[in-house]
Amino acid sequence: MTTSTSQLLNRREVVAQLLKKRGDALVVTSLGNPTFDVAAAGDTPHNFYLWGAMGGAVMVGMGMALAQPERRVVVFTGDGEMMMGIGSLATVAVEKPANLAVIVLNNEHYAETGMQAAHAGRGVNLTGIAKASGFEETYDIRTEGDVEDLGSRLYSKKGLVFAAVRISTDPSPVALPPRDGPYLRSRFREALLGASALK
Ligand SMILES: Cc1ncc(C[n+]2csc(CCOP(=O)(O)OP(=O)(O)O)c2C)c(N)n1
Ligand SMILES: [Mg+2]
Repeated sequence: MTTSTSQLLNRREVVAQLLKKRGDALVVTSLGNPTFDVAAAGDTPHNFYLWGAMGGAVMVGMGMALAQPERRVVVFTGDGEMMMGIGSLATVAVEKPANLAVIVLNNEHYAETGMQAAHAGRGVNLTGIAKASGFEETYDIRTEGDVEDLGSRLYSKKGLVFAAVRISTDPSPVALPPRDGPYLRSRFREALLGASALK
């Protein structure tokens, strides 16, 4: 894994590492960069990309986790998107789906819209909010070793997990998965539930 000049982790490498052992896990992505990161690691029908709905990724992931309790569900979101849906952490912490993991790719900016400074770089501690909401297993990730450990932990046992991974603002090449919402929904449902789910 390479690091940027600032020694912060590279988002593409982090996401690829966290998906290495995913098996049949279901993955939800927030709009923009987290969607591109997951697509770059390999497009599959088990990925559910949100192209909009800013603030909704964790809630979509929770619904999925409750509907599919035998599968690990991993939400990849950005710090800005997480902040917009911050109340969802409280709802998840109350419900405690033991198969849900929330991974925040924290570059402390709204990169997608022009790199405006975001709350996470201005004193707001997302992991602290998750902890105070009732998440019992939280991680602040800053090193390659921590990413590797998390990549194993996610799939080796159940448990509600929150992790904020500090990443650099280095740009990544564009990686665009399909953008058609109804197509993505049908593809996901068919892969999970079979063709009869589309009727
Ligand atoms: C409701 C709403 N407000 C604002 C936007 C514009 N917008 C799209 S992506 C984005 C930034 C997301 O930042 P973050 O989640 O931190 O991801 P990053 O690009 O930094 O990885 C914003 C503000 C939007 N799409 N929807
Ligand atoms: Mg961000």
